[in-house]
Amino acid sequence: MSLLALLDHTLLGAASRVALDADDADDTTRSFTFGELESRSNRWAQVLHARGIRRGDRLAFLLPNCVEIIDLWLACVKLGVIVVPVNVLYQSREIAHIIGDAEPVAVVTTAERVGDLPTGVPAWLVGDLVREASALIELGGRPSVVRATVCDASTPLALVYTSGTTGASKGAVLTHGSFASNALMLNASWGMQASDRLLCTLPLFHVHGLGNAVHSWLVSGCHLKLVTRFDASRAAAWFDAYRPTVFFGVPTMYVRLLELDAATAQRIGASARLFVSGSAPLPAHIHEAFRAAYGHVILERYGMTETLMNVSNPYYGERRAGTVGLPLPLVTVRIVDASGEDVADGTSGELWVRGPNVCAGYWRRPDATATAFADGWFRTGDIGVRAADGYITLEGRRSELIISGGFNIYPREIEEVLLEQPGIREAAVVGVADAVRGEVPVAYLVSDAPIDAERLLATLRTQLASFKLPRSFVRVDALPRTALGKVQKHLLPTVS
Ligand code: MCA
Ligand code: AMP
Repeated sequence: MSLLALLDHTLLGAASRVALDADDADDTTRSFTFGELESRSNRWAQVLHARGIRRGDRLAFLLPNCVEIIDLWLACVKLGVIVVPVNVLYQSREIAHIIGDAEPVAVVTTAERVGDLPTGVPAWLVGDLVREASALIELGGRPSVVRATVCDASTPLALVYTSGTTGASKGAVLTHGSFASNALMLNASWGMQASDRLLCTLPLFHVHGLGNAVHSWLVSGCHLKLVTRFDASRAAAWFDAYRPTVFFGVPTMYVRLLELDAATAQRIGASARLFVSGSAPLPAHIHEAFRAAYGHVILERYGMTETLMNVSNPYYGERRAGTVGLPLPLVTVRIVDASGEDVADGTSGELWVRGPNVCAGYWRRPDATATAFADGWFRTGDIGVRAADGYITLEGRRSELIISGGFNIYPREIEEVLLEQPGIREAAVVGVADAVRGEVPVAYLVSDAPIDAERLLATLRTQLASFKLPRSFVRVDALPRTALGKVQKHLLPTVS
């Protein structure tokens, strides 16, 4: 399977079709045909090659959503280069971990973010790359640096960082085959067509935006509207002006859309055909409220950074609230007990998945890769149950992962930063329910002195992405522990 061959049906086959409206930070919108994207990415490939980037090298980007991420991505698909997306909300400490681990040749970014990069790694300013690409003379057809590269399904295409239970994130090695198979499955299952109009407010540094939105668009040849980031106060204007037929969102975005007035909701619903939710559980009452206000039954699906998408409610047929539906066509799902034996329908167990979408393992972490796979099955760590008719319901996670607004938070990482602060002797971070974000982190601290929450927060803000900042700090005399010393987080006092 070749991702580029799949994309060529659109990039070359539908060259004259208008492909993309991309908003810039200054709110101007630029439009591109698929042919223009093809030509831009050929030029980017030449520029990257001229700067010394070769197949198998890593190239990171730290950018808000913009057309240049598409240019960079397509150029790397063509060159066999491995892309390392970095969350724009990350602070230098979080960025340093990823850069240190992935060892990219360079980080493509903007002038404002150069100071956040670790010393030693070259920052390539996106504006410089754009100028170099524009200066190239278009020869027509693919340049030789592209024609010389042949990638197959197993060629690595992206290292997407995701945390394990240790707190330090690991790079999931996603291949050309992962992205190609994921797009084929989604487009077949969700009826994506060239006539669709897809609104993408998701960040492109995560696989929800990069894997699902970008590749559903490129493979179906539909039209994409890309905005720099989701903003609830602008959502109605975007929907009204663009009239998307399809929207992919995290539950927090649906909570925000429910804040719009009834007439706006009806108008948006009338021109859409599909709303998809994923990355975190969609509460049943949001599902119901959305149906009432927008006239659409949200289609909920389940995926992971390591696997892209695994399970989805059907486009035709029942989209059952509270469930994630049925395995996607190329994915096999097992639900197993602690010894790896399949459990009966109706019994909870861990979901194990297998399919061409699953990553090749973790970057330079043979131990973590070995733990994550069992006989070729990827152990998701998610606990779920299958009904007799095949619908799968997720019930929880094996790890302590907190998901806030669709962003993942590993308590351990926040605990480690807290323990570096003077006077804090012990720290335990847990997720508490939140109506808008799903969950938010709260920190329990054993400290020598009373906690100055404002000061502590100000310090944490320089080291952690905003979505990881604890909502509150609770001072306790001691953390509840087992006889072996493990913190029993479920015994911590509840906060409102
Ligand atoms: C949020 N913020 C951002 C962005 N998103 N800043 C820059 N770029 C962004 N893309 C910051 C805001 O500046 C603010 O920071 C804080 O986050 C909250 O923003 P607010 O406007 O209040 O947003 P909201 O209405 O609460 O909505 C939050 C959100 C955001 C926009 C929905 O949570 C989001 O974009 N989530 C998507 C995450 C995602 O793509 N996950 C997929 C992971 P401050 O507080 O400093 O002012 S992939 C995955 O999980 C698997 C594979 C799967 O199944 O998909
Ligand atoms: P990430 O590490 O960002 O890829 O997050 C993947 C995790 O998000 C999964 O392991 C699930 O725990 C969670 N997740 C994704 N989609 C859903 C969903 N529809 N419902 C519940 N949890 C979800």
